[in-house]
Amino acid sequence: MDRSLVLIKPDAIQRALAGQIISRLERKGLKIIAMKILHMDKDLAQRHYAIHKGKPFFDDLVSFITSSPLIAVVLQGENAVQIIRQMMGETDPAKASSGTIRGDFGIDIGRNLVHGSDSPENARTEIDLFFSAEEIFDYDRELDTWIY
Ligand code: IDP
Ligand code: MG
Repeated sequence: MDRSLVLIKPDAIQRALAGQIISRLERKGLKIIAMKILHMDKDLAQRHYAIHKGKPFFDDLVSFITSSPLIAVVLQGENAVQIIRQMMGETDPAKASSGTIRGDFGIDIGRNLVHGSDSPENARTEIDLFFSAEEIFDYDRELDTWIY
């Protein structure tokens, strides 16, 4: 089973879209195994987005992601990483297909509502940045026999 780190970014919280976004992921059949609201500080933001350091949008990205609280969620399911990337849509909401989170709710690349891990390996690193082992719950759900 894959795990993925999803961030409901500050723009989604400010626009009161958090519930709708989490609901889409939950309805798909993905299992919520950890969740918290937090205000990212600069240090965490720079570590989470370390791969983008030096790019022209990096400073704006760090300042945006630390501008207001966000919700971090860990979702689990078969192919969760790939499924969530598909459900998020392309990075630029203007190019993202309708039916995706970014395609349905966003306009600007710097305000694209969600983060989702791009590989199972990166998911593990990202989950460790946001959650301790005690904050992650791997429980059974009866309904999973109707999803798989
Ligand atoms: P992703 O979120 O779809 O994985 P990445 O390329 O990993 O996209 O970029 C991380 C985040 O940085 C994006 O979600 C977006 O918020 C921001 N970003 C990426 N490219 C640009 C850009 O060209 N201009 C402004 N912000 C960008
Ligand atoms: Mg990325």
